Amino acid sequence: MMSFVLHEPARLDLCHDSLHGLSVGDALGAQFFMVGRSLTELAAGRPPAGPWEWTDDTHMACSVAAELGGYGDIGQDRLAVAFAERCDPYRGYGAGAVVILHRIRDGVPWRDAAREAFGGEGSCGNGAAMRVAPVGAYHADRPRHAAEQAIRSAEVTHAHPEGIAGAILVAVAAAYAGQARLTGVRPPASAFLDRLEPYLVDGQVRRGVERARRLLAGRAVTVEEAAYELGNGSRVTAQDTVPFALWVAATHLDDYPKAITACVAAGGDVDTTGAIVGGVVATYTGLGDRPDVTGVPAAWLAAREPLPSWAGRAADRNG
Ligand code: AR6
Ligand code: MG
Repeated sequence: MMSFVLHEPARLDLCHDSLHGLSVGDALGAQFFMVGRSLTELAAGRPPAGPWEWTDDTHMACSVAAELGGYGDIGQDRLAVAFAERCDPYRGYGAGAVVILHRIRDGVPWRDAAREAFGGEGSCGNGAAMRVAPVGAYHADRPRHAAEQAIRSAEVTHAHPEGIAGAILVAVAAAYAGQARLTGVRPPASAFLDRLEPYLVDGQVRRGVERARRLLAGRAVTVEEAAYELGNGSRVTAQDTVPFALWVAATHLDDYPKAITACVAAGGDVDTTGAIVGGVVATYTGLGDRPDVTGVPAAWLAAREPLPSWAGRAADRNG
């Protein structure tokens, strides 16, 4: 366990790497919704030519990062307004998310807009999980606080317990990835998922993560087999997305390009599995390479559409 406190520049550095990893995973993943994109070429180290436009995953994550860089903790009223004012359906926002955010922009309190979505069930979409990894990276020294802040960042749009459960686990996974980076010790895949245990709440996301842990305990499985067992996000829900994304992050923690390639190979909601996995894995790998660790390639960062300037300090530190 960690017993040190991170200073602000170190928090921002981890948050920065997470956000860039998230956005490259999102933007590259989104390329594979176009015809003529070749997985074989990507697996051979030849991704499609840029520019790769990022989608709502990155757009919302930039609002989260601006909140962290500006205030440290999540102000829910502020974040709701930021999400609502910036919402641009053209970026591929979820159908429910567009309704919630337009209602907030029209003056409905975020708590009501979120609670009334999907016939009063609230959203269990994967959107709270897709934007949250930088929260965990920023709070890498205190996973419990990361979990609380993940809940706050989720609640403004996702009132369904499964949507929130997915966000908690992704943030805590990013926090542990940051701890592993700082201590220089890469946890084995099973140990990485075991550390999420205290943060599991009853429900389908929990059962999915437990299946992922059992997969790691058995014979080695391919990414396609893992997606078959855990889902690949094609339902666009947290339940169908987060267990698989955590399995990919745990099994590919030291190799960012391989991790994103695994998301593409699995198909489904590739920009969002890419965003979740990219946000966690880049917290561990960073940008560029270190001995034994392959981070976000410089060419991939250059191919990704630039991040908006309002994303602030967490986006534009050292590039
Ligand atoms: N019951 C049934 N289906 C649901 C429910 C529910 N309670 N909640 C969500 N869904 P949404 P997000 C399904 O719209 O979470 C973009 O493509 C439903 O099909 O709240 O922000 C991003 O790239 C709904 O449309 O938005 C991400 O992939 C979908 O889940 C994703 O959308 C998404 O929930 C993020 O979506
Ligand atoms: Mg998207």
